Amino acid sequence: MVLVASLWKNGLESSVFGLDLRLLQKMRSPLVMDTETRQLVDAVVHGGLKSPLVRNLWEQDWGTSIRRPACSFSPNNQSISHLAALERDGWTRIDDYGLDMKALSTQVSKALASTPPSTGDKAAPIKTSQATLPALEPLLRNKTIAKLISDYFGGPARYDGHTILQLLPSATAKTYASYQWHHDRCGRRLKLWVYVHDIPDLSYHPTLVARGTQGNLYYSLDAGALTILSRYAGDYIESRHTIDAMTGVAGGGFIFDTNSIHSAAESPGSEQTRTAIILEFHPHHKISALKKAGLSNPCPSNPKLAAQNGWLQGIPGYQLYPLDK
Ligand SMILES: O=C(O)CCC(=O)C(=O)O
Repeated sequence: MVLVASLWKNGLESSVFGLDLRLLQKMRSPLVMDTETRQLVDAVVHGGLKSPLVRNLWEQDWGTSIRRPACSFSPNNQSISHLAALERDGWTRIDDYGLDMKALSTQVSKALASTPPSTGDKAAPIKTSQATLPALEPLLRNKTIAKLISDYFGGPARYDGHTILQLLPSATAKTYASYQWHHDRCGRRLKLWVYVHDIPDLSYHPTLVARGTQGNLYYSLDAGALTILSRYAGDYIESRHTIDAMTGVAGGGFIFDTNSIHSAAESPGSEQTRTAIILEFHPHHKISALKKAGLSNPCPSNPKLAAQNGWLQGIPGYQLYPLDK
């Protein structure tokens, strides 16, 4: 209790999901070396620092590089920057990535036309494709977006590829696990979504984010085979958190930290299909540390594909996203 009281005084926050050490990090530096904080993580996070996964994410996500000023002033809430929104809420909406959407949606349609639904059965919930999309390339050369991503990580980012994801109306919480509230078990990492068509409301199954949950060091981070512990009851999340729906327009989308508690709007009865392109970015050093420890978390989301293609250090060829060490 003395330990917790001492850390609380310095900004420790906790919830039923995990420890939020962001404020504490402003007060105690470097946090990863702080004896009291380490004792607390050992005591309450599943596996504690003895778990290679927790230790790696602890070192990567709570290192000194992402410390920021304890408070900042913004003259008007409307003009909050994308970086401030990501830090505060765990996500930010982008209205227009500046892409040639006619070309991009033609390429996406072509890729999906030659892709069978993923499970090969008629009621399959999704179609995915990693087909090359030349019209997406300008996004990977967009300096403003790259700076936002590396500023959020507090250092260089690696690019881990894109997936076209088409979510079909037949999907349910049983067949599409992402309809359940969860975190991705990867700690801090970003997914950037590009919408191929407008997503005006919940009937289009937008991603939902429990606002401000991205800072958690989850108790369930390393639950071994019990990955189910990273999934949460909808009623609980929805009654205690502000939920943001990632609605948007074609050519825009959003960027979010998959350490947030998130899901997608199931909207039973809706006949809408949702089609989007998802690009994935990790901070440098994280994945190599996880792989060295022999961990097979979904970071990147499709580790098998990455290994098959030799993308162990990220995808080569993008100056703004240098290869990982
Ligand atoms: O389909 C969705 O909107 C949820 C996606 C998701 O869980 C993820 O991107 O990690």
